[in-house]
Formats: sequence, C-alpha cells, structure tokens
Amino acid sequence: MSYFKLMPKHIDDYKKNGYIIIRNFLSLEEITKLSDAAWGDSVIMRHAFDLNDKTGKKTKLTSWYFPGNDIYGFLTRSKRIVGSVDKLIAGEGAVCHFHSKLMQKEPRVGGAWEWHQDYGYWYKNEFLFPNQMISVMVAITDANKENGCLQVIKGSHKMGRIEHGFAGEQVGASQHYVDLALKTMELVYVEIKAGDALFFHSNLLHRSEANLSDKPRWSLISCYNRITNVPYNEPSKSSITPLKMVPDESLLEWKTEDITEEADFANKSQVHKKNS
Ligand SMILES: O=C(O)CCC(=O)C(=O)O
Repeated sequence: MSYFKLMPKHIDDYKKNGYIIIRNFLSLEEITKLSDAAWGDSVIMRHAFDLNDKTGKKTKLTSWYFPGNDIYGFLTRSKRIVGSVDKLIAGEGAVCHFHSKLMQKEPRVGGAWEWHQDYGYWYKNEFLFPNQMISVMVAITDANKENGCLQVIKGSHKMGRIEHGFAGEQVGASQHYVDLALKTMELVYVEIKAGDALFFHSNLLHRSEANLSDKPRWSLISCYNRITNVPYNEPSKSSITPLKMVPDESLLEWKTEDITEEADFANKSQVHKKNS
C-alpha cells in the first residue's frame, strides 16, 4: 500500500494559501477502522466537554496532550503526518505535538466556531513563532456546507495575527479585520470526505457554522509545534516533547489498545486560553 507523500507543489501551495487539502489521505480501510473506534469510545466520551458559541449552541470536543499507542496516537504520530509537518513548518529541530482534539459536531445541536486564527488562542500560551505551528484535520465523517464544514480565508495567514476578543466561550477574531480580509481574499468551504485531510497554518482565518443537518460532523485535529518554539505560559510540556514517529502501517496494525489517562486530557480552559 502506498501512503501520502508531500511534494514540493504542496509546500508552495501551503506557503501561498495557508492550507492544503489532501484527498484520500486515509484509505477506506483506515478511515473505517478509525471511525468505528471513535464512535464507541467511552474514554473519549467521558472526557468530552462543550464550548458554547455566540448563540449558546454547544460544540463538543475531547482534547489531550500526549499521543499514545491508541488508534488516534498512531495517526497523529504517523510518518505521513509528522514527516509532512516537518517540511511545512518553519525552523529546525524536532516536531512536537501540542494537542489533539476529537471534534464531535452532533446533528442539529453542534454549534458554530467563530472566525479565528489558532494563533489567536496560542499567542496567549506565549508561543512566539506562529510559522512553527500547524494543525492537521482528518475528517472522520464527510464534511460539507450542510453539516457545518470548515471555512477558510485563502491566503489570510499572511496577515499575521489579528486582534481577538470573546465570542461566547470561544475566542473570535475582530470582525472588522475579517471583513477587510474578505474584500480581497477568497472564502473557501472545505468540503471533504471521510479520510481526507487539511493541513493549515496557525494564522489562517477559519470558522464553521452550526451543524443543522441530521448527520454528525466528526474530525480529529492534531496541532504541532517545533521544539524551539517554547511556550512561556503553558504548563503542559507536550509542545516541546519530541514526537515518537511511527510507520504509516501502524494504523492498520492497531488492535485494541485504548486511549488512556496518560494522554493527559485537557479541560476547556486549558485548550482555549482566553484573553486576559
Ligand atoms: O471543527 C470545526 O468546525 C472548527 C474547529 C476549529 O476551528 C478549531 O479547533 O480551531
């Protein structure tokens, strides 16, 4: 079986647009295995929490710092992701895992995510170098306009970090700057299928609408950092602990080891540090 390999064109596109979409990043067998594991995962359910959007709609997620030998960890630590991240982010030195989030946008209730840059949040953790941070979203279900897929403003990572304030229990980018960005930059709906992946820069403006459909929208988002980008306001050492990469085959070889407390699950105030 052949696995995704990052090409120079991907790097050029990432630099230009702030994101790349990789279709069929996981094979059908892999995504079936991942989604079967995720649906019934009682540990994930136990550690899930809600974040309210501006209208009070809840969006559910489970987040952790340290990827282990469970199926999510094997994906997060896979060569096809870590090797690609190493080529996409700036700087030199080990690639580390900041945190992963299993996003569970449930039918009819899954709330919106306001316009933001991930570095809008992570700046508050006092990371200094946004170019050394990236998120990788792997779709566990299909994501489309109906179930509130991600929307991005193409090229907005080049604006640098813009002002953020409160938006419900989330942090939202200044609407004024979002409106200005939309005058010249394209709004893209990231409609992807289960098993597709999106790599995106920490300063890329993105949002998603509530899931008003009768289908769930689940994804795994893993966020990475370069070891040299030390956060000065972050108790977890995950983002400066070198990742132990595993071969791409590991995902299909995974048998039954569940995610454990060693993953160090986060609560909502840890993941989404608010402006202070
Ligand atoms: O999954 C979504 O709809 C949005 C998630 C997001 O924007 C984030 O985690 O930063």
